[in-house]
Amino acid sequence: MNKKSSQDNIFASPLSEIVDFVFDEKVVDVFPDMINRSVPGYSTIINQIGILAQHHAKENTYLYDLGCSLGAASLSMRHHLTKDGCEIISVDNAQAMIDRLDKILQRDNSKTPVQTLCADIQDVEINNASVVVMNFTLQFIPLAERKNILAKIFTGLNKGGCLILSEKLAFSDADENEVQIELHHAFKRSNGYSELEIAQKRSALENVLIPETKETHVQRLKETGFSQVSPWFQCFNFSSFIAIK
Ligand code: GEK
Repeated sequence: MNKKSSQDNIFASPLSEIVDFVFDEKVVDVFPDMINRSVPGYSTIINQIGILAQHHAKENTYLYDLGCSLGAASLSMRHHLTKDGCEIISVDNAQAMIDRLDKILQRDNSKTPVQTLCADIQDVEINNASVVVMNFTLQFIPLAERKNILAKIFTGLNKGGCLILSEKLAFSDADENEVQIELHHAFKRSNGYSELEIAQKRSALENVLIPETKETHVQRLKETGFSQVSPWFQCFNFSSFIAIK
């Protein structure tokens, strides 16, 4: 049985200084609670990633989960896969995440092998891929590097393979942006976060998580060469796209 994740209280008390958010041991301890209470539709997206992967995976190919954290998307794919000869490669540059994921995987005995890698996405080779997942990871990559990473993923995908890209969104219309942010905060409040927690977390993420608009994502994916780009999920300012090579 997986250890029940602890409740996220990281920003519950007033902090004298808000430093940039990092994925350290403290975050790892509360991560499942944090992401479920912070990202509208997270569990739906995770489940559908399994279904999308099952549909798009081809025999004897790799499936990549880039910025895997505790491997929720990797495990969803692993539990849905029916094709032979597939292997999942789960990558994160936070050692604390990978160490915990290794423990989680020891307790999961599904047949598809999972290889974990503590590395920066920019240094990882993508080869013979039928599915690549970036579930809320590209948003943490510096803006100037996003295009190159997508190009590398495109090159490593086999024809017909897919990229599943989930992101927090910004909106070009300032009023719409405000409304969507307010709805997201209402979602967090309804999940028990206080105004202080919401405000302090927002400050900690300000320089670290840079959202872009849906139009920017779609255009860049098309420019990268993906022949079909479809937003398949949206709840408030959180969205997921599937892009087919
Ligand atoms: C999930 N996908 O549960 N290279 C590798 N990993 C990175 C990099 C990088 N350059 N930058 C950030 N990360 C997961 C959730 S969380 C999203 C993804 C969130 C990693 C970082 O260490 C963290 O584990 C993850 O990307 C982002 O489906 O917390 O909002």
